[in-house]
Amino acid sequence: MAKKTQGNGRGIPQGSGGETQQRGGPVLTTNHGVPISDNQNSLKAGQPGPTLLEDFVLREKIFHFDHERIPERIVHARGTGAHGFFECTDPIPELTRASLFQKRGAKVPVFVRFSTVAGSKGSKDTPRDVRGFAVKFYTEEGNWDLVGNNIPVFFIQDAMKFPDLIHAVKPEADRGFPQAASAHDTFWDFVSLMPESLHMIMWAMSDRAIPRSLRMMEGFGVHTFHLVNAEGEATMVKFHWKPKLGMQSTTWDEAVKISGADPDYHRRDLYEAIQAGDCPEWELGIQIFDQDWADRQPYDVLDPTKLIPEEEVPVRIVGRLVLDRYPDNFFAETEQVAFLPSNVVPGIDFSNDPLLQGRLFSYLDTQKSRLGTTNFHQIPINAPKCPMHNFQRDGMMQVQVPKGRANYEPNSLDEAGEDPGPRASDQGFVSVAAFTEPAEEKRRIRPESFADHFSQARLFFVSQTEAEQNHIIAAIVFELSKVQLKHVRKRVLAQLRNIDESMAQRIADGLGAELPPALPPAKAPVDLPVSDALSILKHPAPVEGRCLGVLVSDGADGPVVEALKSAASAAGATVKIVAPKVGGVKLKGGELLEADEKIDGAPSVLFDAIALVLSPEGADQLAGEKAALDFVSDAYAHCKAIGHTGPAKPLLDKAGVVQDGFFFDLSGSNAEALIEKLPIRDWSREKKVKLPV
Ligand code: HDE
Repeated sequence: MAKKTQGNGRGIPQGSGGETQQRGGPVLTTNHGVPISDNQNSLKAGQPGPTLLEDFVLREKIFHFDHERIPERIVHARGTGAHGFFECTDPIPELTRASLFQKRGAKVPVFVRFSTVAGSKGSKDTPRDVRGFAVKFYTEEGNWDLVGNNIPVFFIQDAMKFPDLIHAVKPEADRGFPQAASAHDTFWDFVSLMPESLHMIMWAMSDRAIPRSLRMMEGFGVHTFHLVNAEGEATMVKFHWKPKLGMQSTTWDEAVKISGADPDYHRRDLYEAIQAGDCPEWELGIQIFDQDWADRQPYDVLDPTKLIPEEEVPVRIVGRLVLDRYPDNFFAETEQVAFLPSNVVPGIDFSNDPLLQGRLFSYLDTQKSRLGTTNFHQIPINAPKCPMHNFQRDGMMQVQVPKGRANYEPNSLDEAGEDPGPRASDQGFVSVAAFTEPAEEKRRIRPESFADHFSQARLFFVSQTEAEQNHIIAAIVFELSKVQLKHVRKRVLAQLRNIDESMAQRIADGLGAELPPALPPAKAPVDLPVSDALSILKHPAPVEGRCLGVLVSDGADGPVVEALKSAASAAGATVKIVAPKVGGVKLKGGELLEADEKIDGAPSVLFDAIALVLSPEGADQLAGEKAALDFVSDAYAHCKAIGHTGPAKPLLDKAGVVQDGFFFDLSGSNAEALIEKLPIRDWSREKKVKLPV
């Protein structure tokens, strides 16, 4: 017969390590509220004994753990989110009755999730990819989800092609790789066969697809939607998010290196900014137009592969979005949030864009497979913050307890003095009357007005600066160099000729290939007026939000570091101290300067510019440290400003850099000058460190 024991056989009393008992605070319980006495040891028959099936504490814990993962999103699996608010800064009641746009200064809570598209949940933050920009507005009249991207157009024109597009870009079916990358055969095979994708390809191959920070990218609703006012009058609208910090991207080489140095680069940046009170902010803009205007354009406003140049229809700013709170729990909030383009509120409506129409089905449908129940709207992050009543009852994981007999409508239970439940309202959502003639017959068609696949792709290319064009060309050369099927490379080149002959020729040269004859376009492209709004570099970005990496050594000059810190903080930028040891360095004056990072954990790709504040001995030592040499030579190759004190010379020399106008001698009073350069790169350096493509 088993003896009653007080120990676990190793002399450790049962319950030791049961931290709740030692530290106070709430008592640890099972999911059913039973207090737990020992959270370290399972229940055994004797010493060491088999574990008993009877141990409901162990079984419940393992059972729950076994089921902690849910299916990741089929696309946009990797993401990060934040809470915040939307504030109306310019009311537009003449355009929409949507409650959030009625009063200047009125605020509604929001939850935003940013994502990459192709990679799995555990992939990196900085692949070349589109970024999702999904916003849930919890308005007084229900949730409005603006589920957009950081690129204003999409790869395909019809929802019918979405599964094919995603299958082509995801890891290849037989081998299960590559992860989070479009540089492979199946993706470019699809692209080469679907010329409608080429406009978005230009964006995806541009620096837009390798943003420096989620805080430094634009967002777009992509589709044309409708705004509807209280009189029922509708206007067409495109939505835009403009980042307060301006736009900034990494270089491709940086993006590749960041994914090794810090795969969580973007989410860490978002988290750190919010924790530091530097709340990320965007303006919400609208482009407003009507059917008459739309009819006069050379493209169809319902074609999601087309944008409306901002020079044609200016973006009117109507509000601002501020993210001021990081989620308390990643799973409960960021993972369980369910965005639905079908979530519109009175005053906002869809259009006949065939891609949007398909999305209206897909998002609701996918939540059932991801979150397991049609009651996913009851999860706190998804629940509306306004009253919600209807007769949809029961279902898996119903957590509400509806009262009364009425679960159908119409009913007359009120005549018997019972609660009859909710009724439809004449203030409720009303759909916009169709703008187009009803089709005479059911057909599987692609409108002829969607046939021009190249004019806007060309517009995008010619609107870029020289450096940006070089980056696009280099990106396509890189991607096609990873494509092994030669006929696919050839067909892509044949399509690219329809966008820009000189671009196609340079890409062919970069591949070491002959330029094949152009494939005949469905509709001949035309030249459109250059749109500066499409370029990143044509827009100066503020210093705010950028980060300087300062490499220090023992014996470094403290006042120089102080000058950098105060210049950065005056400009709204931050400084991170990088040292040979994370404990920090002893400055020339003998005081300790703590480090944020150790040199080999903080390569210069993590910073917008660098400074080297070194003693002569420190510089000599670091000249023998590969990580320090890379710190300098990478910053140089990535065209970043470099500040240094005189003694840093041996390190600069050994790193092989040639000082130019982007070097700042910090022995003088150059701290401000260096800080001003944080958002700027000297692109002319690229020619010194790279062969031309
Ligand atoms: Fe999505 N998309 N999508 N998409 N999408 C999803 O919904 C889909 C499209 C976008 O942070 C899925 O809840 C179809 C365009 C974002 O949770 C899924 C089509 C745009 C997110 C889905 C599109 C987007 C998604 C996967 C073509 C920009 C992440 C998980 C008809 C305007 C939302 C989920 C988040 C997510 C389907 C095209 C943006 C499968 C069928 C165009 C930002 O339902």
